Amino acid sequence: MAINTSDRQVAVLITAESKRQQEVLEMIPSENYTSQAVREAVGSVFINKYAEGQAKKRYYQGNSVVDELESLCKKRALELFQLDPDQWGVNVQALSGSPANLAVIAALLEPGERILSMYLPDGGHLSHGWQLPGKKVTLVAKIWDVTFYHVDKGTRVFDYDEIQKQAKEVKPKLLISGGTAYPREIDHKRMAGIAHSVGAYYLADVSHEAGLIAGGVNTSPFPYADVVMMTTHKTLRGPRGAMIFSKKELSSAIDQSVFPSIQGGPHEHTIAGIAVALGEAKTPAFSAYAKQVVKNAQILAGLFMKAGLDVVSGGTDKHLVLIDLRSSGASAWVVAWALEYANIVVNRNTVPFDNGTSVYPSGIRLGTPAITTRGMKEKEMKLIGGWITEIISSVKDIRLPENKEERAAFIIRMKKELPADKTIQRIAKEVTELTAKFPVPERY
Ligand code: DSN
Repeated sequence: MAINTSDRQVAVLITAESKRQQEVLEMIPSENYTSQAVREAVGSVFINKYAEGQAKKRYYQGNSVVDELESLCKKRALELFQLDPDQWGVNVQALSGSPANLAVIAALLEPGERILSMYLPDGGHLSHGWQLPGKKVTLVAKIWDVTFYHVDKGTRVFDYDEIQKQAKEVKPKLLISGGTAYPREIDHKRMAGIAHSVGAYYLADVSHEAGLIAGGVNTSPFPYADVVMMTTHKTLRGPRGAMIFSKKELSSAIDQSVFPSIQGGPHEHTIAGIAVALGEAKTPAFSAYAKQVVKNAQILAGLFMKAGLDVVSGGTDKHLVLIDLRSSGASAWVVAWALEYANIVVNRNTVPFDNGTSVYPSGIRLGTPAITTRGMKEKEMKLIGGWITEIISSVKDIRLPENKEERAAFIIRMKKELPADKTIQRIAKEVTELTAKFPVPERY
């Protein structure tokens, strides 16, 4: 029975979310729109099957078709990144990026061994072992001994000589790069050199850049890294999932770390969706898409800088732009909500040397993967950049109170006042006029 008949409550919510995704400008850099084919695969009968183990080595009966599917997905993954199957293995079963990183770390390191990874406010990721002084926030930090490297104070990009020095002192067993809010390309050759000079493995987490690497617009880490982890739902435009590529000698340990060490049965319906997305990513149209994603982000970064905003690192090489709002006087919380009421969805984010918190940080992070999937280009970026700078300027004098009680009252007031603001209302209308001209694509 169709959901419209069997469960009206959920059906109504699906329709509402679909309308929201159509009407707004989705500019969270880790989000994208999957194709109809990907969604059909994820909603397919593969959802019904248990398939613990690897192809042809399953613990359950009835897996002959699943074996074909998973083998096809792995073949497509290796082909997309032009990897020799005699030298590289790939695991497509990890449920998403954080469990995938946990599986890699658990496969390569004994408990208590050292990790050197990117500091979260400098663009890193929680799953690389985030901890605060006196608080081991993540399981990785509880099990392993984690130290962070930082961006340079002046340039807010990595100084690889400093990372080399730190690696010599820390002597990690694993060096990790990659994250969520670093707008510049990582020098994978240099990072691998640093790792190998101290006897460490190099894990490149390219979750954000996967589609840009597949499309040939960002540098591939494969010639240098020992392990490459990527999620499949960001620039790669697949369903929510992950792939772990590893040098052949590490692959069996990583497979066993994913299952049975960390997970149970893999989500074969997701693997079906990943396989479809990998097929789509191999096309010339996808390479053109990846190029446009970066071009669009660079146009936006240029417009923001021209408007006097502090774009971290002075631009971007990728799909994302990070704005440090402190010099503008605006509060990231207020800006993020004002933009949402104007139908522009970004996220507030910590920035290098932030003196705020993760809930009330000093920056906003925005990206172009989803709006580029809708076909938006230079002309639309000019409009969008103009709207964003106008909103920032119009709310820059609204101060977020320091005091906790005052802040609670302020939030209630803002959620009434911002939607009623005339500038925000006008831009919200202009945004929906634009998005109506760029429907969310059903097929690419
Ligand atoms: N939450 C993702 C992001 O937004 O970058 C990373 O896990």
